[in-house]
Amino acid sequence: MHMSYLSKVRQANPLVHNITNIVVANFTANGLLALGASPFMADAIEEVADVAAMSGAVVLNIGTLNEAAIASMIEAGKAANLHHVPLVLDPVGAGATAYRTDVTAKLLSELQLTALRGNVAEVANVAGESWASKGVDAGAGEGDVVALANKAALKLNCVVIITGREDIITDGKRTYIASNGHSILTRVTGTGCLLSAVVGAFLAVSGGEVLEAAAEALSFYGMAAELAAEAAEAQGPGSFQTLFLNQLSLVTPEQYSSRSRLKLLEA
Ligand code: ATP
Ligand code: TZP
Ligand code: MG
Ligand code: MG
Repeated sequence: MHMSYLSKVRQANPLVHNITNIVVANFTANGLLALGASPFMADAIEEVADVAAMSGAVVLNIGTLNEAAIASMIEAGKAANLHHVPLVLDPVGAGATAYRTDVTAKLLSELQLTALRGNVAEVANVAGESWASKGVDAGAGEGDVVALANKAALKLNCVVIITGREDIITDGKRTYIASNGHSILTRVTGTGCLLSAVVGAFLAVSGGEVLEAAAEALSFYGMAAELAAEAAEAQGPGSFQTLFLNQLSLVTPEQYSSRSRLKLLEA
C-alpha cells in the first residue's frame, strides 16, 4: 500500500460528526483532534441532518442508548446516505442485551453503512451468529473470525472491521489482517470507540477506497499504541492514555511505512 491516507487526513482536516456515548465523548474528540481531524459532537434531532450533510464522515455509537439518541442516529444516517457521506457504526454491546440487539437491527434496516467496527461478539451478533459478551466487552468464544467478518460484510454490503489482538478488515472479498497494537489498549475505556471515529476520519479522505483507507487506519492506530506503550514503559493505563493521544499526532507517514504490519490475505 503506497498511498498515505494519514497524510491526507492531516492535510484535509476532515469534519467528523459523532453521535456517541457519554463515556467516551471527550476522549473521542481529543483523539480526533490529535490525529488532525475536526470533531463535531452533535446529537440534537433538530440539527443532526445539517451536521451530517456538512461532514466528511458520520460515526454512530450505541454505547449509552436512549430513544432520543436512536432517532437522531437514524436522521443523521439518512442524511449521510443522501449526501454520500461515509457512515460508520460502532454497535457497542450488541448481543449483550436484547435492546442493543434490536436497536442495531433497526439502524441496519434503515441505513446503508460504509463500515461497521466492533469486537467479535458485537459483529457476530450483527451477522446472526452467537458469541459470548460481557457487557461492552467480547467474551471467550470459538470460531473462524475471518469467515465471520466476511459473512457480515457480504450481509451488510459494507466494510467490516473486527478488532482484538489482531484486527480483521474486509469487504467480503478482500481481507486485511492488521497486527500492530498493544494489549494495554484494553485497559483504557473508549479505545474501541475512538478507533471507530478514527476510521471515520480516514474514510472521509478515502476517495472511495474504503477497504484500503480502513486498513491503514487500523494499522496506524495499533502502531500509535505500540509507540505510546514503549514511552509509558512500566507506567499504567493513565499515563498510556495521554501518551497515546500524543502518538496519534506524532506518528509520521515514514514511521507508518516502516512499522506497519498489514497483511492482505490470499483469496
Ligand atoms: P472490547 O470492548 O471487547 O474491548 P472495543 O470496542 O474496546 O472492544 P477492541 O477490540 O478492544 O475494541 O479494539 C480497540 C483497539 O484495541 C484496537 O486497535 C485493537 O487492535 C486493540 N486491541 C484489543 N485487544 C488487543 C490485544 N489483546 N492486543 C493488542 N491490541 C488489542
Ligand atoms: N459503557 C457503555 S459505553 C462504554 C462503557 C464502558 C465505553 C466502551 O468503549 P470501548 O471503546 O468499547 O471500550
Ligand atoms: Mg477494548
Ligand atoms: Mg467497543
